[in-house]
Amino acid sequence: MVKDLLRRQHIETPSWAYGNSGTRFKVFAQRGVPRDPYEKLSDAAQVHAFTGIAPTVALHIPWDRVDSYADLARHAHSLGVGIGAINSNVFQDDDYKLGSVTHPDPAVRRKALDHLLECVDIMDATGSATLKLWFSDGTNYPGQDDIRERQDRLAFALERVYERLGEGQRLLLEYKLFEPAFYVTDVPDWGTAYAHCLRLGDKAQVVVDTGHHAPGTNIEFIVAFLLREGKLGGFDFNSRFYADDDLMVGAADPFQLFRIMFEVIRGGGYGPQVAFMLDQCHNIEPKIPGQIRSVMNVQEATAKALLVDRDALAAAQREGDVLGANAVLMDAYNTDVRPLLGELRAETGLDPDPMAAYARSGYFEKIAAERVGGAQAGWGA
Ligand code: LRH
Ligand code: MN
Ligand code: MN
Repeated sequence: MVKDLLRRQHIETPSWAYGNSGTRFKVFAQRGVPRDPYEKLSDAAQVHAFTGIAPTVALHIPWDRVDSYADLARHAHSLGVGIGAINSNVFQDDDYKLGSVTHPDPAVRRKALDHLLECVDIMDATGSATLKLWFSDGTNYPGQDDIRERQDRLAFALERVYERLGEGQRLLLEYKLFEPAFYVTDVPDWGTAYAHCLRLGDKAQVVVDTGHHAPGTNIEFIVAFLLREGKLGGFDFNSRFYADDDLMVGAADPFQLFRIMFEVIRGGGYGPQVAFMLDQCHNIEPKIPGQIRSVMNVQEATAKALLVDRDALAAAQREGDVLGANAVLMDAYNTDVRPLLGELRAETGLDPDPMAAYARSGYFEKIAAERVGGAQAGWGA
């Protein structure tokens, strides 16, 4: 039963995780890094080949701009993967200094909206069902712009994008507490994202990036609440120690990841309706193994969450048995699920140890020899 559910898991890797990345202080170039979106897909296909549960890849536009998106999608399929969410980018253009869809100048707002609509065209061409929107919009100084009017401008743009969505397509709105704006951020929290999505309709949902909260925020509560309202669209998984660190998911706080996965399962969100996506950068560690490790971390947290004895938990909760209920949860968390996952992989023809199997495969040596001058992911430039 637990194995059947694990077999159905699907974790999406981001194209930008395979490119060079860094902080605003330095981008460290690595060997064998992809030179174009086609090569990023080849690397993502390796992650899927060794884990068996990463069959789609998110694109970021314009970082992944190509002449023909239909051709890129065909290339993906030929490698055994598909195109996942299309991520818009209205944060890396001089015009967006004061915002994109909330900019005071209508010409800039129009440009930003046109980009978002172009992303829906790309969904049509690639067969992607998900548009992921994150806005860097906000202000740095009190009085700089009208907070309320910016919300009106945001709502206007979201409505236009929503109207453009086709059958089977949806938009996910991502929030983030701060950065790059330091005073007001126009979509700073789940409540703001939720309110906009509620007005838009069923095809609009909130995406929770686990790195986008204030320290101490109870993310599993947000997950439980959004699921209850039918408004949890997915995750951008990563780890944070300080701010939006984009480290490997499950590295900083595997217990938090377990608690989140438990609420997903408890709330009926373990299925295709909630997208499990990674949003990470591997600045100092190798990228493909970094993604494999991340996928495995999510899988381990999921396995532990699936092992929670829900009947025993409910009984302890009904009886007000505080310690008993806590123990049920901790028993599952403290289970070593690695043997179970090794077995599961072996049953599906995979190597039980994806990290070692990838290291032995010779793929890294091949790309390191073939690819010279890998492209920057576009992030942290
Ligand atoms: C913003 C964000 C968003 C972007 C990505 C590169 O911090 O999380 O999802 O698209 O980083
Ligand atoms: Mn994100
Ligand atoms: Mn982020």
